[in-house]
Amino acid sequence: MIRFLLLFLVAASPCLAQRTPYRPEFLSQLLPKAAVGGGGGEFDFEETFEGSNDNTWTIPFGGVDLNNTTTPIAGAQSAYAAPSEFKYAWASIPLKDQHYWKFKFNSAGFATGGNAKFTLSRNGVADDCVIQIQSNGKVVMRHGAGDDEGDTTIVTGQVYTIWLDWVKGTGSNGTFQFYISTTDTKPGAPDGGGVDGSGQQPDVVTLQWGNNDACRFDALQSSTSPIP
Ligand SMILES: [Ca+2]
Ligand SMILES: [Ca+2]
Repeated sequence: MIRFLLLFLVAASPCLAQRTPYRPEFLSQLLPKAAVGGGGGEFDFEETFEGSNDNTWTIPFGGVDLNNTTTPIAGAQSAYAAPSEFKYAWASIPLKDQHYWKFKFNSAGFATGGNAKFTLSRNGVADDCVIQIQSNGKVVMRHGAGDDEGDTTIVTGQVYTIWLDWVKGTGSNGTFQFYISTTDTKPGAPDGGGVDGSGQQPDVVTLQWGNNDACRFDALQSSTSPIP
């Protein structure tokens, strides 16, 4: 159908025919974005860290490697920082009332005080949705004033898939649940969660490496619909 429409437009318009070099952009606007398998909707943020064309990440202190090829989690590259000091990287994300995220994580070893974090926040206002992987191996979520510790104990060397489901409330609140698996299949029940929150729509995603932990992040996906 799309091919027929293009052929008709090109044949009918000399101007369009002269703009053939621009057809890829025109086509890319017509074709649907990658669908979220089984969940409906589409990804509005995706980061595989493959190659050098990563999303625009701000790295205030340096030291975060978005092209790390040592034991990558998925594909050939993951995001990594050496286990020497606190580091983080952040990127802008779309404003919306529902944030469904999925990402992969592993740790080559935690040390005392090592806390890796995956955070959705309203920049300069509130760290609304925080997944913190603590040095005791427990995963803790923070949602505004609320928090909850998950049941799963993270062990070093294992790749985990973590899902984060956030829905804005009607005021300074919302719901936030997280799921953890060693496979790519979302568990039927969350590992932890709660209400509270700030009611702020996040506009920043942050990956953080705590002191003395060696961890990797990869395969970040975000949608307005639940991601299986
Ligand atoms: Ca990758
Ligand atoms: Ca990369």
